Amino acid sequence: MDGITGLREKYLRYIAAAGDMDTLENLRLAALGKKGEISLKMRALGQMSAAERQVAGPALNGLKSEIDAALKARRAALEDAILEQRLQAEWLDVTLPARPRPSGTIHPVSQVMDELTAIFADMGFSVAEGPQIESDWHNFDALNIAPEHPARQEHDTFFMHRAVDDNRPPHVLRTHTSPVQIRAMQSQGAPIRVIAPGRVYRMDMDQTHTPMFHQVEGLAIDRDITMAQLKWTLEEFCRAFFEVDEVELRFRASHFPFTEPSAEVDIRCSWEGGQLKIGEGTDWLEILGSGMVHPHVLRAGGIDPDRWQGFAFGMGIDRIAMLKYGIPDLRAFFESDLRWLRHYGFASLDQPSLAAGLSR
Ligand code: 2NM
Repeated sequence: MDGITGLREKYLRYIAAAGDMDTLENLRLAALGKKGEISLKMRALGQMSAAERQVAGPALNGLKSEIDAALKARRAALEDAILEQRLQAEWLDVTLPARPRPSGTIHPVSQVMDELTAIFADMGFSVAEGPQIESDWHNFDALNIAPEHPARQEHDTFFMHRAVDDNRPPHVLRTHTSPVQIRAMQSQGAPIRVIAPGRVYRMDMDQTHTPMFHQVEGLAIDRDITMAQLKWTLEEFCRAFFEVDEVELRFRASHFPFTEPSAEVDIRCSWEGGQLKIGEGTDWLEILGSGMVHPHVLRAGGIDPDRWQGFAFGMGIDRIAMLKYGIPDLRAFFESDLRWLRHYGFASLDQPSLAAGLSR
């Protein structure tokens, strides 16, 4: 049929030469759009005789399919070329260092808490937690601290405010983490081995005291626990924590309401040129309090003192952090001074583990 061959050649040539999507789209409209050349020819089929139509119809349909296929193939080829061009032009160096962004540091108190948790966990102690606002029963009575005991007086303890008609039992900001041990005894029973690290509060503020500080207490109850095991446990802890081969501890008889007998524990050290060395020398440094848990305390924890016994100890985390990392001023711990935190803080990936630096 007239013109079909010409149209085919023309469009196939143009399509093959089309260099971009716009050109290709214009070609599609010119050929197959509403007023496109091929579309108009197909519309003209209606005016033909049946005989003419029988020849022209299939020829035009064939042309339409052929042009359509050529357009699609060219479009795919152009898309490939565009992608190839982007792949050549756009690239990313994944080995470049990441953009710097502000990163915080681990506070020495948190670092030391993680360290001592790892050490005691290695000895079979798990971590117990409890509320920082405690009933005065958990904080005092259960620990064999009598109502007239000086530690209970207003000038040491922060009491929670109560309205005159409030009949709830008095509550305090815990003055030690011992109430956590009471709760642990009540919920887990004996035998038990736990440490309780955390914040404690006392109304005290000077060079060496802050109204909030950190404490860790330990508790081990079994059928036949003795002070010998207390001494070994504390020695092992000190060797691992201070990262020295040998330590020497000295037990001095003392008194706490919650333990009997009680001992304050000193560690052998030297101070030379303002530099503290643990484990050698002629000086002694008091680092913790300890003793055998008082029968009244065991009973308050729901444990029968005729069948079970054990040791407990407590120490200041802020203080041992200062000793280990040579931090001179306690009050700076809680001032949130970014320069101080950057200086004394630890990288977040500097995770304490018994394999990394805490070895014996
Ligand atoms: C200390 C000294 C001695 C202690 C006692 C208990 C409890 F709850 F188990 F009875 N926990 N910690 C304790 C004993 C704490 O701190 C200087």
